[in-house]
Amino acid sequence: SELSHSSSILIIGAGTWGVSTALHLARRGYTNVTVLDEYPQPSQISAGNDLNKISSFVNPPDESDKDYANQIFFAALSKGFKEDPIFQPHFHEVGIVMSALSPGGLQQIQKRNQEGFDMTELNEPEDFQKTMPSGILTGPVRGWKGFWRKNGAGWVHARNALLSAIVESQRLGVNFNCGYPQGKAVRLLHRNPDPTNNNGLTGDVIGVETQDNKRYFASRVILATGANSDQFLDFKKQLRPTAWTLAHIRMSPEEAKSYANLPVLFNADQGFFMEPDQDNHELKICDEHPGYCNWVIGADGERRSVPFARQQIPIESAKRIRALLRATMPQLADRPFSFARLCWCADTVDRNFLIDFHPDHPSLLLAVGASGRGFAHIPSIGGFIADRLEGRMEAKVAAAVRWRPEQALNRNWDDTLNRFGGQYKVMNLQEITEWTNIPNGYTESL
Ligand code: FAD
Ligand code: FSA
Repeated sequence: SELSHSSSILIIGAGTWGVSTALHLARRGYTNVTVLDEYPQPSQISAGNDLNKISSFVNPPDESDKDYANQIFFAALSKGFKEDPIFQPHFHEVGIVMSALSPGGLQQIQKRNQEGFDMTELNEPEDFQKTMPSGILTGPVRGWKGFWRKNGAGWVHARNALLSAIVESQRLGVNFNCGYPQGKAVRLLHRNPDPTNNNGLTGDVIGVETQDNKRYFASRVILATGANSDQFLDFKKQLRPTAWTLAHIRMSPEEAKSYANLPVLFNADQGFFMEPDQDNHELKICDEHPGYCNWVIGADGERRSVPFARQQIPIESAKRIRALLRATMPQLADRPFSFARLCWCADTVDRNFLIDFHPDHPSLLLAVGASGRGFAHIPSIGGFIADRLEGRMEAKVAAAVRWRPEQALNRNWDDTLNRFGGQYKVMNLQEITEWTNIPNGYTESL
């Protein structure tokens, strides 16, 4: 049916992209938007439900830019964090120290569009130490090279930005149906399914069934379930659910103050951290690596990475986090972790997003494949998803984010996708036997 502002639109997943989409649709005047999520808001498994995320600005690209589509996305998020009152308060323009140890890591950090920003090269340990007040980077910072970008970059209070978008969407009339079992989508509903073809998963998508056996019908369905998306349909290997690891250290209020306003520190081989949040005085640290998959062999003999939620991390990852602290802030290296978790996202083959209608289900719009860099886009990605819904996404952008199974035909599941650190390979959670044992850490029953 033709799309109008009163069309029923169902968004599955109230994570980073689902919420951004809900907000943009509501702002455009859509009056019948419903969002489902299996967890109460903000979802504890959303990759965006996090203390902080890195974001940096770029200027609008020229038509001839080789990476035009991505630069368009980045230019839009830059505008959003500068101008949109829903997001602007959550962005902290503290700058970023980008660094690496390995030749590959160094090459990777140089690739970003940095024109027009205040940049300083960093070569010696003292150069790095001077990017923060004395007493913070007391570690050796040995062998690091990189640069300090003082403006147009920083961090977002991710959970607060997500909540801000949820509250504003609700104010504009979006209906959120979240929590278990009523918000958990279990399968897509099809019009005139043909039981002799593709297990009956044929015909257009007309809605979704939830865990409590209710059926939601809608004229358009937008799938925004992040790393869990490939349980709903065959993505033809276009998505690889992959997990990264994070831990928190709780500081005293005074300590948190003395670590305030630090630039983000990112090392492509070792990991990264940002200043502690000033409400709960928690410092988040990530070790950098090509990711963990949870490989299981399907009935077809193919490998599949199946996400599961766990608020613990492998001991080897905890050790890497402590190694990063010893290199940078050894005074914190032996503190207990107050929290840790696996954080799942889904990588496409080329790490471009996947925002397109499904070729066999014309009312199903896919908004997936955030590829481990989708949070920064929270102010703006929903606008692009809404453009696609309305059939007016710019052609060059639509081409980059199209349904593209041909790209995944011979997919190398072990591709590190220009990531470094850890064991310099994609790791397998099936092989992990030792996990942290942080009190009260939630583990999904498997
Ligand atoms: P999510 O935000 O994960 O949302 C998916 C939602 O779907 C969840 O709310 C979930 O509850 C819901 N859901 C799942 N299954 C169902 C179901 N069956 N029914 C109903 N609901 C369901 N990006 C950056 O830009 N900058 C960074 O610094 C950065 N750091 C990161 C650090 C880590 C450790 C990780 C893991 C990722 C990081 N990212 C970063 C990537 C970014 O977080 C993700 O790309 C982005 O949040 C993905 O958004 P999404 O909406 O696709 O998925
Ligand atoms: O600058 C960035 O976009 C950092 S994204 C942070 C991160 O943890 C990656 O370092 C990691 O490789 C993965 O993509 C998840 O997100």
